[in-house]
Amino acid sequence: MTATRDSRSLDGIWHFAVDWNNDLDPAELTTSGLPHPVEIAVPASVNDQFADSETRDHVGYWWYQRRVRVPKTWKDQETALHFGSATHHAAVWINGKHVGSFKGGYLPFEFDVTDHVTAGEEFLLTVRVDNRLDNSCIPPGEVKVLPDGRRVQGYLHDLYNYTGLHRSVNLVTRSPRHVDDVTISTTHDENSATVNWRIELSEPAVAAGDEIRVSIVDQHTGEAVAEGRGADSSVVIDNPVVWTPGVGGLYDLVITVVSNDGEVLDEYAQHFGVRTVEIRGTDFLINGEPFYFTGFGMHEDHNTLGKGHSNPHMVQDFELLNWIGANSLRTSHYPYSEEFMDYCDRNGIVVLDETPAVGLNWSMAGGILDSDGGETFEDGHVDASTQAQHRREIEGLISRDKNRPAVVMWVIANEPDSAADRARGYFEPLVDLTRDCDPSRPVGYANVMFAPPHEDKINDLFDAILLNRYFGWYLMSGDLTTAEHAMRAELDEWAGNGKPVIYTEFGADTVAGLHSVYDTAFTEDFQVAYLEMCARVFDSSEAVVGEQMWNFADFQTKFGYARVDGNKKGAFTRDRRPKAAARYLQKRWTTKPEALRGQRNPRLRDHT
Ligand code: GCB
Repeated sequence: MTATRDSRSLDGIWHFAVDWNNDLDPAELTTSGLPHPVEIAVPASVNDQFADSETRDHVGYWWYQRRVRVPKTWKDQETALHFGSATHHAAVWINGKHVGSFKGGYLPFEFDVTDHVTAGEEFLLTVRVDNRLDNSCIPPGEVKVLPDGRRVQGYLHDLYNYTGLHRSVNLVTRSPRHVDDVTISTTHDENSATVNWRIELSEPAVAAGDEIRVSIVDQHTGEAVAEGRGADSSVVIDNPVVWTPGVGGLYDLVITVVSNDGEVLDEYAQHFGVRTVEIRGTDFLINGEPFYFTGFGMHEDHNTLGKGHSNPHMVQDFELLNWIGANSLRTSHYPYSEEFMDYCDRNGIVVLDETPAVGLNWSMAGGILDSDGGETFEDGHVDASTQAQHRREIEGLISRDKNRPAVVMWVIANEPDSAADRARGYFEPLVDLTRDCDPSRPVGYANVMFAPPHEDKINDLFDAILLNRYFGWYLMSGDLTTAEHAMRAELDEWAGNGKPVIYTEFGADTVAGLHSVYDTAFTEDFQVAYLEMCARVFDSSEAVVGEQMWNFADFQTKFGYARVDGNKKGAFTRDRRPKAAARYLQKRWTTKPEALRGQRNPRLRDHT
């Protein structure tokens, strides 16, 4: 909301109905109401809100509906409906008129609904969410029909397929002559920073020749530190506040759109930070300083909420990250809410920003996964239609997060089948696309343990080596001595290629409260011994510039015989109680800075 923009939250209780056969007629439902609706909370996943497994496991359409009153002051304005996300696809109607559809479960989208609504009046809003995944989706999946006719959703990733309206829905208003987009980049030396911007206006603003004024405001002092004009321009700031890990430090680029006769039509503020990211040899440099990543691969995952965004839960997670000494995280395995990313920008939390490309791997058959065999990169599995959606996910993620100083790398996939011959043909254009969309940040992918250096076909395309490793858990299970040798030997090979290595996953399932005097798998004692083993390996190589344990907290997964009510590799339980591992990591990350190069959270320094 600004002086010229307004927003009305549509979060709350909506009507809801399951489309059991996926054949309900939109023409009827979107004008006269849902058949036998029940109530549902937005935002949250559908799945855990209901007590019957038929609803929880439904594969197909879910219908959401509510009435919305447009404020009577919203006259002669453009009105749009904005969704933080709808997992995995959505179609939207207003009073029976289809106003738009969106494919992909973790990015925001909005539709201009000006022609369908009237200031002061009510309208009937209907959203049909589709939770099905096929090979034209990211992540890919396959809907299987069982002999008794039931549909089940197959997919090759671990996290449970939570679906629904996970993030806030808003009705927003603005002038038809407004800012559509802005891209900000900065360079700096000790005494000054140059801030470059490229602003796109809406068509009516371009047609009217509206003028653009820009002012740069220091968020901390609230003072304007530079002024400029034009759609594509730059200004210099003296003695800039540099965005720093553990600290933050933001400016607002405030854009004002002014008509020829001086009327202010639109005002929009986009925050940004002055900072640099660079990879030099095996160093990952932020503002020219070597940075060592501590932290976790995370999930948006809570009891009842599923993947629904909740501010109190988010704040608690960040407080725990701060407590434990985490200076970074990976948004495994999909883009997180904008509220989450804003928090990282404000508080100096360094982010590896990941697309939802998880489970592009048919070669990990059996075990926890669900592959029916065959090649990964073949028609019907990961093919041209998967790649087309993968492109859209990369473009959408960068378009959403391009101005965020917290984001220091794009991670375009998690554990794809990078040992397959055809992996290169699939990934090369996607890496090029990522670099075209954003030449300023490094690009990575999380490498699976079944694609070691001599088998992986794509790592030379990327800037850093991100390793997901489970020596001592999935391999050499329970034997930490053999595991340590194997992990070191593999690391030596990776380190030989001269790029920084970040361990983006390592972990062991652990039942909170289970102890043993022996290093027995699943006990808290084993998890600590496992982490100590990994730490010895990390500390043995200069090439290792980060450790992000898997996972921050226990989380829900699909059914599998290796999962008892979910994945238990958390340092915290699902309700955020620390396991012994959390105490261990806190000690490592907060009291042994000499072992960990780079910057840490100054708040932690005060505590210790
Ligand atoms: C992985 C995956 C992650 C799983 C994890 C596990 O390699 O990237 O999504 O949850 O292993 O615990 O199996």
